[in-house]
Amino acid sequence: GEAVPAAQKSSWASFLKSIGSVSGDLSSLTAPPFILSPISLTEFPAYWCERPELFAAIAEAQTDEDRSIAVLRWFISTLKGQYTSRNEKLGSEKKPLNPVLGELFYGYWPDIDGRGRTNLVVEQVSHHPPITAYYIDNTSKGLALQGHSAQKTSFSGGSIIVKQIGHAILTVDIPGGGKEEFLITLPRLRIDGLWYGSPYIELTESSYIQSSTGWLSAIEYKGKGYFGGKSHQYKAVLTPPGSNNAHRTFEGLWHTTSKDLKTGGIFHDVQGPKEEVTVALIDDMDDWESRKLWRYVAKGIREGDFETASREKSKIENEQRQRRKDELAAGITWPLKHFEHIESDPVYERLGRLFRANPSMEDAYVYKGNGPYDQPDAPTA
Ligand code: 0T9
Repeated sequence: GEAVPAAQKSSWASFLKSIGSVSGDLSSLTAPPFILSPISLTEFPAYWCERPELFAAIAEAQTDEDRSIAVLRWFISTLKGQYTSRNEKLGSEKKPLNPVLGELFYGYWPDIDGRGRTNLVVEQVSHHPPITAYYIDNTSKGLALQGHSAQKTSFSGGSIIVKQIGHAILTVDIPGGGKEEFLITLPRLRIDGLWYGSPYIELTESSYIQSSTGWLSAIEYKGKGYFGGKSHQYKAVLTPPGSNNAHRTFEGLWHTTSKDLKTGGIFHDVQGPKEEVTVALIDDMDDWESRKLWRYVAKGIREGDFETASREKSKIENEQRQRRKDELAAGITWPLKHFEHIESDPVYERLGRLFRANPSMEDAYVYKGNGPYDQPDAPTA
């Protein structure tokens, strides 16, 4: 393939072979340098809020129907960032840094034009298998998103198939009191273009957004070769409480624009710029914060100095191994900092029942409310 440097062809070939044989978790496979990303998976939850004004707009909706539509618009508008931004920034999908247990990522989007400040707290709550928990809130708008993310991977027809494990719960304070909850499930991914060394993601099958009011958005994803042959197609059908009849339909390309089929108008448009999360200066960060923890590895990858990158990566991994050994010997386990694990999420169970979610139960990581932005002296602007 063209994207694979001549000197890395055989290592790419053996990497692809190992993908075929290792099923479940690819995160710890050693990949050739050209495909390494300097960004840790703990940074990925920031994709949920790179259009903070669309998140904030959920709070402005006045009816249950409009609130479900605002949530759908925000959700669809995150997909471009979640699934195509590495191609735009790094040239192709790349292998993210595999977070260590306890790794943290903190950030925020400032309050501009009355949209309120949005805060992000991320913690790697498991290393093997990798599980990332996150909490995003805009307290001035009464919005909070809590979720976790893991993956099960398999290899089929030359592509990697990624089943996303985990879900997110969005809680919205509604006008006049009370809370509305939304259960958000996640689509399946297919990673294509591997043979040529230029991987990219296509979304497949369906995902759902179930509101506690009963409104449900069922989102279907298709790629090239379906409904007219374009990449990144979706169609979302909104149904009212207790009904299977489509009430509203939205259709188009999730990485550009889509239409509201009722009005014929634009439903979402993500062709304009998005807003990256703001983080502290590295020197002001906690040692467990992702960009500080991985800084020499990331520098090596960015500058093409893979010897330094791999030496620094080994340092981190050896330190982790030693930590796990010490914990075992002392009969203790690593304590989570910002989240508490629960075996079954009651909101998932309650809302999942409404659309027969599969599985019918999932675990969750409940935010403890103790992030850096929840402290009394935290910046508010
Ligand atoms: C949650 C997202 C997730 C994480 C990534 C599969 C993947 C790790 C998980 C699902 C985010 O909200 C959305 C986007 C991209 C997903 C990643 C794409 C990817 O390739 C990796 C896996 C683990 C690999 O690194 C596979 C090997 C690599 C050489 C292919 C590029």
